[in-house]
Amino acid sequence: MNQSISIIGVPMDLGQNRRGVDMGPSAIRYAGIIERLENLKIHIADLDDVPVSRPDTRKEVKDGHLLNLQQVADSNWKLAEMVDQEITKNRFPLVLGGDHSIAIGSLAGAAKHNDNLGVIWYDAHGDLNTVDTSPSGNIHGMPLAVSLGIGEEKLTSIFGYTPKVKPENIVIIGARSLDPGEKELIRDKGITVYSMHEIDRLGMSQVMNNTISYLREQTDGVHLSLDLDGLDPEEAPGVGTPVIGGLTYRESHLAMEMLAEADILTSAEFVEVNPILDDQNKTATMAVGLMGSLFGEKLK
Ligand code: 6HN
Ligand code: MN
Ligand code: MN
Ligand code: MN
Repeated sequence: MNQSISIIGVPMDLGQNRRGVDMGPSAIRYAGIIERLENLKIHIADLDDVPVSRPDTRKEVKDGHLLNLQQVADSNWKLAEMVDQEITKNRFPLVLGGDHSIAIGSLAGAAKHNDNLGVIWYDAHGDLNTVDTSPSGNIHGMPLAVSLGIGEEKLTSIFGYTPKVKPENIVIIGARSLDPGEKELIRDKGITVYSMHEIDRLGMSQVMNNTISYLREQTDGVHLSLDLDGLDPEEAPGVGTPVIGGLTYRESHLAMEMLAEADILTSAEFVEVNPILDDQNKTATMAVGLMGSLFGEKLK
């Protein structure tokens, strides 16, 4: 793993309609991410947060069916530039959200550097909706479809190229809430999904072994997009769209350790931490624990 990490906060809450997720980067910093990684002798640069423009009022601004489209697009363009710059300087971008719409910018910046960027989408959801299939109009339910080049042009064209990723380079882990249009897209494109069903059957260890060996063969870099709602809401309550029956902290911890050992990641993001909905910053603290393991913390 690259021993120089650049932390980029994105205080974004415009991709969904619950307030508070914009404080996610602060909550994760408060939970000690910098110290935690510095203890691993990793060089950390904590960059300024990406500016997130505000709608004129806190009333919902819908562009057709899409909530806050222009603001989400603008911030993601800026994020893409920052991620691109850090990778160019040979630093590992670690992006802190913010709602999951920011994966549009992270992937736009990262995929510029790889013909075959792999994506691990660790999430209760597929985030594969389009303007036509979305039940909510919330862009945080769309970033993976957007990165495949599917959906609203203002989003797919971010950073001047599309698509960012290929369907065969994606692995979704932890899914348990997929909308009908998302299921159809998964079938049509042949996207690999380890839903809770497969995780229960195979165990996380087998799921990660499969994922790692597949992506190692198939791709030339891997972005981890970890949505804290992939974890069970009993353990990680500070998320805006909780779904029961999720991954445990222990399973997630193992997944991070296996990724650290495999050394396949080239960028990562941790999203959807909402301190207002949280219990004593538990979810941000969990995110920090997972990042510690991801970057090589060991028990022995
Ligand atoms: N997330 N599938 C639902 C929607 O509105 O499209 C929920 C999306 C949740 C998105 O958690 O990142
Ligand atoms: Mn806010
Ligand atoms: Mn998500
Ligand atoms: Mn989710």
